[in-house]
Amino acid sequence: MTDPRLDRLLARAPALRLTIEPADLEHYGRDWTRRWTPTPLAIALPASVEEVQAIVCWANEEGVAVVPSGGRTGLSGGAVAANGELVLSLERMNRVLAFDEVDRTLTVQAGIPLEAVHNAAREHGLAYPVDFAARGSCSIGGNIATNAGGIRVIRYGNTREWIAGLTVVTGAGEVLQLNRGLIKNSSGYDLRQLLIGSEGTLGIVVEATLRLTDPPPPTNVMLLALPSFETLMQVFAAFRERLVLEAFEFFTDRALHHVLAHGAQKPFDELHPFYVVTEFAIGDEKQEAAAMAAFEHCLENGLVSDGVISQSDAQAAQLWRLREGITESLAGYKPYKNDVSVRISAMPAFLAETQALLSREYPQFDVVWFGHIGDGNLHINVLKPEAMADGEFVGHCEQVTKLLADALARHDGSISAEHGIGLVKKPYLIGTRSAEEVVLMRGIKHVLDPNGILNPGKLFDP
Ligand code: 2HG
Ligand code: ZN
Repeated sequence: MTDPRLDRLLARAPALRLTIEPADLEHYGRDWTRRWTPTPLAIALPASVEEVQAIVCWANEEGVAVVPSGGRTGLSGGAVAANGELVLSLERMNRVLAFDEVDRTLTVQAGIPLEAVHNAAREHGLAYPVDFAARGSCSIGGNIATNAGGIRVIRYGNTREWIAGLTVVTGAGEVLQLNRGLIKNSSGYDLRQLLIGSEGTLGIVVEATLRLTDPPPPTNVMLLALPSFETLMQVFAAFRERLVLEAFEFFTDRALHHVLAHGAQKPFDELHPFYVVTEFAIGDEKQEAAAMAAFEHCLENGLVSDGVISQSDAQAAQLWRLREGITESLAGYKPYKNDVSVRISAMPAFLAETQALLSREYPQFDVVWFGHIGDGNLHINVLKPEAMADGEFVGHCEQVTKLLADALARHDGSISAEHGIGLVKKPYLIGTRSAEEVVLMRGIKHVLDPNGILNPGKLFDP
């Protein structure tokens, strides 16, 4: 190695896989944000908890910053290494370690992809219910670091709900076993929950014990066409009242336009301004009748203008593709992303205000709305006009995000519902969290990571 610091790392952990190949630096140094030029010092791919611990101890001694890295599907820059950091990829620590039939838990290494967790749970006749489109590429460690949400939060909650235990290496290099799979544990501060959503700033998640549940019931998927934004929350209320919802997602005509251009199949002959994909249990005739009743109620009251219900698994997948394919269909436009939330009760007022704000501030931009409306979570993707320079585009969007952050503060909302703060949302953290809270967060960071080597500059500045 050309850098003596890396030689000293290898002296500590001789079997550690370490690379400084330019293609690896580029690949592992960025996430899906694509806004920063990756410039990591090197990429470490440890194969054991001991190697992770050795890296952290070395980093403390050398004063080198470490960026923990999972599948790097993040959208907030949380896994970006643009400052000479060492990227610590958990990619090789991707095994299932144990299944416990009595506890109904699966213990895994942090680098395992979410989809592999789903498959492992299914093999044991159970389910890990957190799910979203990046399932094939994201890792459970990254899900935990951002408290990932996704399309089934409405029914099963966020990642946080499903973590029964964690093994972490703190910024000081201690290995902690947190909660050890217990259901009940009233013995002081829950450091496991503190680590969940901490974006790699307090400790590196190396192993996790996941709670599993019964497999989902048979479901149907319905696609609804809506005449206006105003009816959206009323449609939600009508369906939630009558059915056990597994998902309730919305998107606009602009989102549909892009997924269709990307190869999805047109659902209706006519175009409509708004759409909802909803999935619900249909165990018996009563539930099927309830689904029809919800749809008819909405149709009779002018809340929806059309609808289609899946007749097969293939058709259900086709309908889901209209929603799940959105992010990929927009990627080529270098979108500027907002991922905001308010309480569901505040949603109608917030939606009206945001709609007015965005049409005023982005008059000639293609603005694509979609998201987990049943959780009060809205994704707004602003597409970069081809002729506009990257910097000018981001600068403009950042100004608008300030206004959006003010609106969120007025409605007691959050600037990041499920993607994390990372680098992208850092300027807007105040507003969602009070100044006092951020001071306390810094203090907590100092306790767990006294030399500030873990993901510095993410979430807040040192
Ligand atoms: C989704 O809900 C993801 O599809 C990605 O959270 C959202 O691309 C986005 O803005
Ligand atoms: Zn989402």
